[in-house]
Amino acid sequence: RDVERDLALGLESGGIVLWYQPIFTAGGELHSFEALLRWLHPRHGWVSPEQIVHAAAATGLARRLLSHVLTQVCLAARQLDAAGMGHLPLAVNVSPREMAHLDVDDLVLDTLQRHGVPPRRLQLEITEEVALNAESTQGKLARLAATGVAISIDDFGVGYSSLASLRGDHVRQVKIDRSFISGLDASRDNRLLVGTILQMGRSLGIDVVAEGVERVEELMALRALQCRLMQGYHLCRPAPLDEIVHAR
Ligand code: G
Ligand code: G
Ligand code: MN
Ligand code: NA
Repeated sequence: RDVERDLALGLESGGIVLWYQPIFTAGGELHSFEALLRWLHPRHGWVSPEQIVHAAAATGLARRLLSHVLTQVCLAARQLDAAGMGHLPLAVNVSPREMAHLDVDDLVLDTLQRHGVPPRRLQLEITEEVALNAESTQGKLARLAATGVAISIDDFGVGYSSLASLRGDHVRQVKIDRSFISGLDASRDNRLLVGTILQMGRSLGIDVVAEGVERVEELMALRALQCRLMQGYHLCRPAPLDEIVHAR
């Protein structure tokens, strides 16, 4: 396929980039950024991150793609430093396959060191499935967590074993899956579930982010539940870092 064939070129030519979506505090302050892959293919238009990750795996470029993502994020961290936002962490999504097959720990720690970015500036977003995975994955996560990289459970609540993924002390943050946030104001069940996850976070000392906030009514419902951290189109859409930094 064209996408697979053009992947290496996209990585080299700068066509495959990262956009950033902020996470905000309830008071509207910037808290952190999530990095999201974007590729505008000259003939096929936008290629989704899932397609990019899949194409990389199919063509033996998985490690190069992750390396590219981590490098771009380190450069973004330095750009934030220069803009007076040097305290804000950046989050990278790591797929189950990347986590299982790649030396994610070495790659992360080497890239951070090469760019002089302290590990506490970086968060890894993994899914519950990954958090529960094989011993080799556990070892990688433990090593990263020990150096200060924050582990965040993405899409929390829809995996097959939400609570077990929080056992142990690796996990610093959970992001409540957007299916719980959508229509929060109109669903008592979702309000009860989100409230329970927030309470659980407070008990365990884990940050809880509500993702996929698309409407002001959802934002108000989250505030009423004392939710502290939020992300979503209603607050800010993903965009190139320049645009976000200049808008502030
Ligand atoms: O940005 P968007 O909503 O299109 O992302 C779709 C999916 O792709 C999400 O599940 C997101 O976590 C994932 N994704 C985005 N960027 C990356 C990346 O750099 N690496 C991996 N592995 N997944 C990513
Ligand atoms: O799986 P993950 O949570 O990493 O997915 C992140 C994806 O969600 C990104 O591709 C981003 O573009 C998308 N996203 C961010 N905010 C919203 C939102 O408010 N609504 C929807 N539907 N998607 C969102
Ligand atoms: Mn994510
Ligand atoms: Na998510």
